[in-house]
Amino acid sequence: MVASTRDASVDRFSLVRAHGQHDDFAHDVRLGLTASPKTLPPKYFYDDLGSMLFEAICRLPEYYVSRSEGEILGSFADEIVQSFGTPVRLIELGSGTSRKTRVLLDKLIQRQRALEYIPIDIDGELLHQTAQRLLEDYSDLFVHAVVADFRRIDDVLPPLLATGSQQRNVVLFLGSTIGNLDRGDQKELLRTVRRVLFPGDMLLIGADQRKRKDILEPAYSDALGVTAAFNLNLLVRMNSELGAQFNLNNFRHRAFFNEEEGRIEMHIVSSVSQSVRIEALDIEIIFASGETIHTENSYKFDDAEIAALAGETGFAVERSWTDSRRFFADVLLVAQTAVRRTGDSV
Ligand code: SAH
Ligand code: AVI
Repeated sequence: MVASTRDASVDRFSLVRAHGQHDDFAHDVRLGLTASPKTLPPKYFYDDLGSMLFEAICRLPEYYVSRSEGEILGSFADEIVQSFGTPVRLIELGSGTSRKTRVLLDKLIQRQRALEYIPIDIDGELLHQTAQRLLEDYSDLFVHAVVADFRRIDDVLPPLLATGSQQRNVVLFLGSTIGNLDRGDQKELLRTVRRVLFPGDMLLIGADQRKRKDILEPAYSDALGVTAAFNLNLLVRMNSELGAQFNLNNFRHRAFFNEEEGRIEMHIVSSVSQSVRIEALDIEIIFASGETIHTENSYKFDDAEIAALAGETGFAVERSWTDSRRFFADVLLVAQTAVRRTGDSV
């Protein structure tokens, strides 16, 4: 079920909001902060301030992730677009500002003239602004923006993909955002993506590579403290949206590489023993000194892991590209006719 708005001034634009996906914050905060250990889902980082802080993170000297993927897209855009075949419709999960995507839009529009682009993001305001900028900059672009949790695209995407069956659908999932899902959820998401696609459609997935701890950890604990602000903004958000009384001076940011799990973990650490009231939920949350809220995982990958993930979810690896330091990979997957899973197909 979707609600739809059109911008009357530009008929190359539509924006749909998936219903029933906006009221989750209070529910997820109650669930996460009454659990042991305490957790919060990372999708709640991205309110107005959080999305701005993420943009600032991408400019930090320590955060090599965006720069490395930018290098790949900049160097290999021609090859990547050639590998898509032609013509295509572009869908992007967690599109944010679509900044890195622009190089692909340039090449695709050069090649096929008009292009349909379906950016999907949880931050509706950012999505709207980004779409307006893209429409101003690209006169041959048609943008159908979708405000939704990308794990629940089953109900919003199929109607948008039903038309224009001449086009190959290409889904972009850049920035290693796949790494913010736990392993089971990574599989589930790729299976969902596979279900809405047709055989031969493609998925270009950005995967941050496993690397030395002394490169990984500073990327998530930068000297300026921008990532700390990004993390602690969850407390600010609970204060303003749920009437919580978190005193930010009593909490600090912590990020470390968990070798065994192959992931960066981000936590909010309570520096003292304290109790915090959340008015809208009518609860008090008790924190021991040193207790943490686990706010994000950022899994790091190697080629074999991505190939296995693809094989288990109905895709096969077509090609992959890496940057000069081999820090990051963009891997092109092709939707197969059947999902290799005991006894069922897509
Ligand atoms: N693709 C961009 C942005 C990555 S940041 C890049 O590579 O730089 C992650 C983006 O995904 C943010 O814009 C955030 O709002 C969005 N996002 C995070 N979790 C999401 C979810 N569950 N559903 C939809 N969008 C999500
Ligand atoms: C969006 N995502 C891939 C980022 C990452 O690197 O895991 C989010 C982020 N968290 C802290 N810094 C950046």
